[in-house]
Amino acid sequence: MRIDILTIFPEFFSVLDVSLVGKARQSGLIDLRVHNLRDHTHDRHNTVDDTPYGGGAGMVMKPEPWGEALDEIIGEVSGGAAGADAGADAGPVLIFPSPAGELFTQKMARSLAEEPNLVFGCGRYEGIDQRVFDHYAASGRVRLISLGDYVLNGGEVAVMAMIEAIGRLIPGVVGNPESLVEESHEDGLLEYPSYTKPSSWCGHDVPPVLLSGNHGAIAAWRREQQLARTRQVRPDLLPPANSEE
Ligand code: JQB
Repeated sequence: MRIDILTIFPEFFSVLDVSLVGKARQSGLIDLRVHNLRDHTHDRHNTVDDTPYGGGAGMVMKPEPWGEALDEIIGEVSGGAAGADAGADAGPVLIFPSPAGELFTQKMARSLAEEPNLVFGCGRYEGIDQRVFDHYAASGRVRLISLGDYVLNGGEVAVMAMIEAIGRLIPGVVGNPESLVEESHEDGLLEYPSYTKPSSWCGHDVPPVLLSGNHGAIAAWRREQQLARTRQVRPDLLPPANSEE
């Protein structure tokens, strides 16, 4: 998978050199390129923002640097096929983190993990001029996505979270694919509690069932724990019929 990131803070993304995503980049499973939006400005001060039409607090990101940078990236990854004239190649998915976007979910991560090309646009200030979204929406592949219902200062941290969630679903990135299915949210429930050695620590014992060797009993206990936890902290994840149990 090729991933392009557009940002005024390219140094943020040095963390993507380490851990699972870093290994996936080294092994060639992920081709990740970070671009500085300011490289697409043409004034002495490399201006990327301006005051909002209609007034109000803060600054808004100007459309021209975005247009120039996105056209260049889209041209590179798909030979230009991202506009209304896209042929067999539908072009990259253009993802803009935004507090006004649809909520990022595991389901979304799964479908984005199947794309050959993702482009992430990181806004700052009060966000990006709306016409940038409208212009590229012609490709039908623009997504405004929110990490959650809280306010960040820009898209960078959200993009890192999304890339981690998407990256680990790319075949070969996570060593043991079985570890993908057992985790929270893949089955719609929170995960069960995990324990390792020693079997007793600071007066806290590992639940005896886990030492029993009875795989049926262990599976049943884990499922009970998942349901109890989900009922207690995330009842919204349970189907309505089960939520009152
Ligand atoms: C600028 C962002 C998020 C991108 C995600 C999430 O856009 C704004 N509007 C009002 C106040 C502050 C901002 C700052 N801002 C670009 C930008 C915030 C994403 C963002 C996000 N994804 N919260 N905030 N879950």
